Amino acid sequence: MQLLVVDDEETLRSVVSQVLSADGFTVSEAASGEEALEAFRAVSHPLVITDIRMSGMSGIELLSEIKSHNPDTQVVIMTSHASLDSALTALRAGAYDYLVKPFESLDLISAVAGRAAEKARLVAQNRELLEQLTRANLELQEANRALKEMAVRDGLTSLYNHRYFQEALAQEVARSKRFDKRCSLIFFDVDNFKQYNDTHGHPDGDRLLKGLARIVMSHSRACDVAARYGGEEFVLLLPETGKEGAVKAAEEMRARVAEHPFAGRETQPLGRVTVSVGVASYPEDGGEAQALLECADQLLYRAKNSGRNRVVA
Ligand code: GH3
Ligand code: MG
Ligand code: MG
Ligand code: MG
Repeated sequence: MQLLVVDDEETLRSVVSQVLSADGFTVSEAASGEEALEAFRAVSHPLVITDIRMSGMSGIELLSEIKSHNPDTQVVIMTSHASLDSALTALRAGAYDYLVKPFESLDLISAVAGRAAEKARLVAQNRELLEQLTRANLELQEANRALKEMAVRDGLTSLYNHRYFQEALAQEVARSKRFDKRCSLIFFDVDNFKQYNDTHGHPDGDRLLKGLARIVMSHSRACDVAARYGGEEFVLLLPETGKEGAVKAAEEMRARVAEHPFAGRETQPLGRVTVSVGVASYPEDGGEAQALLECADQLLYRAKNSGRNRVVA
């Protein structure tokens, strides 16, 4: 263990150094508080043994500097009989123990330094455990957050899933009722998607759904809830939005999809990838979540029957 011996008397310093070197410590020496602080800043010694009374920086000052730099460092104070009260001050300031000069026996130096070293080792071990615990805790929190997020997201598109959407819709309808607001649902379904799958294969079909989800995402506001309702059915919940605003948004989205250069679009019946859309609004189309969904579904069905690639409200 690295140990720093600080005393302005050279003889004393070398006595302590020799004893503790023999005990197996790697000892450095400093002849003043200032010198000690410099050495300590370069190498954070876990153990420091310092004289109290020195010209310039006192041992007490050095102690508080060291403790503010690294509170784990164990500091042993050396004092004379005449200034035992300053040893008490040092203990209050966080010193581990003190040695009285002149030394009664060299074994005492060894004993005190040995105990201080043991304490330094334990403190370091605790610190390491605490850091491990903190890291593990952070990882756990992150894993929890990811799990929660996974539970509400659709695996393919990363949009919200069906279950989350149902909850969000119920909440939004309740909120609209309570605060006398409006809200709307845009429900849409890919036209002739079965044919696309049959022609290009399921993996290409998945890619198309992902591309569609990106369009929906980029087209929705932060407060909107964009979800994959089912296989190739998507839904967008627009809080505080009446029929007119929702139809406008739906129409823009329909047009964006129809214009988008999806791979393989040319083999689709309309020569491009299109969606049919139903728009239902609270309160005129239904006073409850379920009624709104059924209404949007019926309107979507009408959009399909009247030629697809259109919005019906
Ligand atoms: P319509 O215009 O009437 O909606 O015709 P459609 O072919 O889109 O409708 P239909 O309900 O007959 O077919 C939907 C297809 O969507 C059938 C199914 O294979 C496909 N599908 C559902 N989920 C997925 C998916 O996750 N990935 C892929 N690639 N296809 C899916
Ligand atoms: Mg002195
Ligand atoms: Mg469908
Ligand atoms: Mg379809």
